[in-house]
Amino acid sequence: MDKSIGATPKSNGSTSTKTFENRELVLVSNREPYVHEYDDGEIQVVKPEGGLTSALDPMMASTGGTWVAWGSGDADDEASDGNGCVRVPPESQSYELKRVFLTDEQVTNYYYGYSNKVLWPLCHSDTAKMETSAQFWRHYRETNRQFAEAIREQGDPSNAVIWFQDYHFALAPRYVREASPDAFCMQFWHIPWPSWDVFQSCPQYEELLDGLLANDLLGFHLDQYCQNFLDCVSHALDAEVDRENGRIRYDGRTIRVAAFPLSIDAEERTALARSAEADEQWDSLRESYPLPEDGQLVVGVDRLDYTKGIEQRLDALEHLWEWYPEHREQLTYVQKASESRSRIEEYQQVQTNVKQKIARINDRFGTEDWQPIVYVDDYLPLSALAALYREADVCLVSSLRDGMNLVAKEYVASQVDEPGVLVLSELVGAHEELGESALTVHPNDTEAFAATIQRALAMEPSERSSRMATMRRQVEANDIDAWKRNVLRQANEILEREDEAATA
Ligand code: GDG
Repeated sequence: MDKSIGATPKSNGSTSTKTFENRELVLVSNREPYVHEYDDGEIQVVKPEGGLTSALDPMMASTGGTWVAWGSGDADDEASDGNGCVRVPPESQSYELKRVFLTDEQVTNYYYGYSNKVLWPLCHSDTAKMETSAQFWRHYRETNRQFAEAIREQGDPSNAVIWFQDYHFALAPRYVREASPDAFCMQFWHIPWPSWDVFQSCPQYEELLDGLLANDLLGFHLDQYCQNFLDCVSHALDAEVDRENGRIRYDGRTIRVAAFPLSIDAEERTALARSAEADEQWDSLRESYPLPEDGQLVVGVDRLDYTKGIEQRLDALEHLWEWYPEHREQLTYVQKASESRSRIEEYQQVQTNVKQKIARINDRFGTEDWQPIVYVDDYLPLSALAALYREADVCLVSSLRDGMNLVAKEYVASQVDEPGVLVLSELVGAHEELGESALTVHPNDTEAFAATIQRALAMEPSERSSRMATMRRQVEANDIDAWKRNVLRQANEILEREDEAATA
């Protein structure tokens, strides 16, 4: 099997990409792209929800290589070989998935603990929700080390491009580099990076930055997050920081920091929205849920997370039905919600609050023939999601902080019929690309939020069309392929420079 990255772009059409092309791509993430689970004694393969795996699996399928991830399914061990490896996707078997098996204690402390009770709230600038503990940190360190060892088991890291994903692995690059100084490591951070005064509230700020600076290339969604990161490094470490060019000299090495706004497979989403499958899924959604025949449809699609601003959105909708009674029995809101991190108290609280608020609003305004809010907590296949987006007159994205938010882009790519309106919080990464043509809201300004939904619902078709056309062009031109090309081009340039330095 040819394990090289091969089809990566050559930088500026230059000739010397030898080093890059001979390296195997090893992608490392916490969540695995395929989970094997027992269902009535039979092993089933499940694709988990979430922006990261849905964005990167098609890329791995076309590139080949190895994906190292936590084997979280109860049948993962049985479905893998003695090294924890299995070829995926099941239909094409184009790359290797290597599972790292974790104990319950590790899951509690590394995943739910340090990753999701420390780093997640910290990076979303919600330090009041941080819960620090020596156990969390110890397990985070050990688990990062275990992943670094799993990478080494797959082959010599000096012959690979190791691509870490996200906040679960701030230390693993350092552990890989300690054992293999020539490894090429890069990392993409899928959530925001906070300002220094916020980041400083984490007691391990120095170790985290040191771990991340073992990468050669570090990517964030936005330039703002890059600037925040550079600022943190200049405050916390003895490093030279070149803010303008996104370069850091640290520990005798140069680290490049750059913005790569993540995107979606726009073409696939558009095709899905136009498909007969989406029509069938729409019919079956209407059979399963009290969706309106007429009137307007508004949608929100979120993991049940306190950063997504779901409660703020429900407050705005309640105001809307209160102030503009003409929307009663006319406007239905569908909340597509996925349960997430339910072992954490704050997440249980979000689930309870959202359900209670919906029940209260439905009780207050609902009639015999009309349910104002339809709550969908089933997992939907992509074609059903496409149908829901396509049919929605308005999509509400109201996060309090969000690294990017792929839902906003998915909605845009699925608008193949009468164009709808995207109402977008100014606090999400996607606002940088879509903010000019979406209607902007501040999720905490309930009255203005309600008025903006009203404006979206009343917008003339010509204005909807031109706003949506601009956003569609933006999402099509900057899709997941463009993202991958940009990241790999940067990596390639760095490798070429290293090559030149080595042979000079
Ligand atoms: C993190 C960052 C960043 C939801 N329900 C179903 C379903 N989904 C899919 C959506 C979307 C994904 O889940 C959610 O992605 P987001 O980007 O909105 O948010 P996070 O999960 O918080 O992702 C975020 C992202 O990483 C990538 O870097 O954008 O800022 O927080 O793709 O469509 N998919 C299916 N059925 C469902 O029922 N098939």
